[in-house]
Amino acid sequence: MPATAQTVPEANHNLQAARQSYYDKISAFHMAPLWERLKDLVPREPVTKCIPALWRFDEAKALILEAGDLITAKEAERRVLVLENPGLRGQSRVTNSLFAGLQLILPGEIAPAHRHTASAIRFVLDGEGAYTAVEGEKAVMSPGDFVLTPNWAPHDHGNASTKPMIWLDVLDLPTINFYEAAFAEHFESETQPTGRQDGDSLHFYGSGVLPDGAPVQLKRSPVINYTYARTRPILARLKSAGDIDRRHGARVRYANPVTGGWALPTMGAHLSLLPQNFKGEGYRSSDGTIFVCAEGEGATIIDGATLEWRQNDVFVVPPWKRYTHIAAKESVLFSISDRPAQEALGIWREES
Ligand code: GTQ
Repeated sequence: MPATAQTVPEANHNLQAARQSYYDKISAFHMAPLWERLKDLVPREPVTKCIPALWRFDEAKALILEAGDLITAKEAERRVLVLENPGLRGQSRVTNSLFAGLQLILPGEIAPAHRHTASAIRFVLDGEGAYTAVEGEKAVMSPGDFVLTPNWAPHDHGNASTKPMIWLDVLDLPTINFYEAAFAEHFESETQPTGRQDGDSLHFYGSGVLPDGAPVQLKRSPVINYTYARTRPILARLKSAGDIDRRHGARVRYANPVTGGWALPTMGAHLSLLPQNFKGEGYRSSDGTIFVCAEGEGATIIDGATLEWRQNDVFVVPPWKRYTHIAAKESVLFSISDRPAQEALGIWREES
């Protein structure tokens, strides 16, 4: 019968109904039609619920200091305000793959020793002289320090100074939990024995010599604290040498000094200097990125929306969103993302 204006919608309707009853039938066998899901499962370009967001440090500091009156570090185990991406509320994620939080440790407090499968980094924002002990090395911290807690490394935090300390924590918890491969354990003693001196790991592994016989195939950097005091002047030298990327400014990558690889297998970090009046070129990459303004002030334009940042503000650029940094004053940005994990899988992409 030739198709007419009446028969086509009816035939179509019958077919839709037949398909739906078929879907219902196979559903009872725990099966589903791929063809109804293909566009969502295999998008042409990255799709993300993560949205650009910024946390102002002055607001965040007041809020976390309030938590200091409500709960001790010991009771909380870790006194942290989770930074939740507004597009991912309730999931303890700042991007789809990473957790971020602001941790407060008050004078005299100890956050007891534990270890877990997830790797962590600290980027110090405020205070002076609190410490993180990692694998027997007590790293006394200052603002701008980038401190590693590689996976399964025992770590405890303490504050023997007279001022509160606040740092940004970034952990690969959502990634590890995606694999449902997470373990954790606590120690009898609140603090771990520290047989090493502060800075030993940097001197041992980051100086062009190595302790004789040290392994050279590590998946993670053996350095615990990449201090700002040591890294910041390198940015000034890069700038003086004219080594300024048109998108990222004068930028260093936190490397495993033994292999040249990333500091951690799941998270990679950079520190960049944006010279005064920097107007970056547009850039996007498949790794959603967390930024911290370590110095100065400026703005990042993400897909047309502007996030203005000042010292210690934290902000997020979602995966594959084009962004541009601008800085009226000379500024320093710390950044961290899941790029090493994507590179290991061979899926990381960038575009200028
Ligand atoms: O300092 O060990 O922000 O275990 C979240 C989980 C910090 C830590 C966090 C943790 C830690």
